[in-house]
Amino acid sequence: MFHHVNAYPGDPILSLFQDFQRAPQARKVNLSIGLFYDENGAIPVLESVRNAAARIAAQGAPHTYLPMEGSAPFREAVQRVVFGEACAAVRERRVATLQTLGGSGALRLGAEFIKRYFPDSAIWISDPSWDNHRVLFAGAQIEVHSYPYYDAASNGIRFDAMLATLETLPARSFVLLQPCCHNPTGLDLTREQWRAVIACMQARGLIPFIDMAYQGFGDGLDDDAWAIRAMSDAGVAFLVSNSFSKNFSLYGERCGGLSVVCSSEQEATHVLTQMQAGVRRAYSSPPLFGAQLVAQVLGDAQLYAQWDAEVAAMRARIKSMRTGLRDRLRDALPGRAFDYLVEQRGMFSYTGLRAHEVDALRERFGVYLLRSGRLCVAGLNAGNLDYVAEAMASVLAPQ
Ligand code: KET
Repeated sequence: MFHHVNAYPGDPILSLFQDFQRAPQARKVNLSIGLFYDENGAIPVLESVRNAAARIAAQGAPHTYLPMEGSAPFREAVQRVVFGEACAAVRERRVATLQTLGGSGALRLGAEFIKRYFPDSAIWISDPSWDNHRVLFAGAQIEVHSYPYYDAASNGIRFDAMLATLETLPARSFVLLQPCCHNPTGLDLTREQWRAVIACMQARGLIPFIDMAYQGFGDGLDDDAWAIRAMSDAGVAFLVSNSFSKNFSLYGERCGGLSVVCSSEQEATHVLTQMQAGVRRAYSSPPLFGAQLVAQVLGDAQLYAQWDAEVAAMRARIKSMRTGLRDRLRDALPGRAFDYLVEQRGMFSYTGLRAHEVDALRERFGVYLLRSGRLCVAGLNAGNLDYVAEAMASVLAPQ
């Protein structure tokens, strides 16, 4: 019966991570998937999360079903942390927010919504973007196109070309944007560039879909969400997917949110109920435990302050690893430019390494990057920095 089912060739990120875990090499370093490791090479359990878990355990509450849209305290917390305390749209109850299965679940739920209510619209994503953006939207039968973004020659953003493309899109097209720590390039728009993008969205009647997976890993929790707040203040209708996988180190608990900023409370109610229907069709209701952890931390002033400090420490660690790798490579290969490592932001650096160089790093040294050349800086630590820098220098050195 299932003879016609071909094997899935695998995913460029998740399958590589599995390969890494199975790899027999004695010395191996995972710089592939977006996982934050601490300075000892462990995936941390945040203290704020540990404290929240202790409180939840002490309450001994039953493991009941959540409603389709998820936990109410979690959804309110998403609105506060993503849109800020002073957001008019939130205050006017114009934002429909659901708890989702991570950022991926938010993107997929949003994609289903787009397909149902904007059947003729396509979505534009940056070139390049997170590989799974294309997969998620195409999987919901939405046409996916790209707009220019990365300029390898200058390690910059092709902003004029990006804007020129956005200016040609038909009204009601969707545009996927990342507000901070762009995956995979680490290159973010300036505030001035954001203002130009927002004006373009308004002038052409385009609908932004903002995907925020790294809030707090760039400049800070509020600064990183600046574009979302500017967009909301400008009165644009848009969608936001947000993930707590990285900034709470809660990857496997699948904590995320989808928010739709509408023009009235009634519109937001209608959107929320249709999203509930979408959830019921797909998985009925989201999981409870991760939502309890996040809501507990974000809803308590003391735990929030502790979490904010932990995010700041993760951000500082990533930045110090960027400098450390840049300095070592500069010493090993003088005359070559490695400043991109400190100019790019967030978890990833787009190294420009070519696929055969990435293959050599993996095969000869057990150092795993994505074949696109994306390197997860958050996998570096004092114990592997010299080793990785030497390995990179050796594959980059002129033969
Ligand atoms: N958006 C972006 C931009 C992103 O990089 C990820 C994950 C997600 C959404 C999904 O988040 P989650 O809450 O886990 O569903 N990116 C890393 C992991 C992955 O590929 O799944 C990565 O790029 O390595």
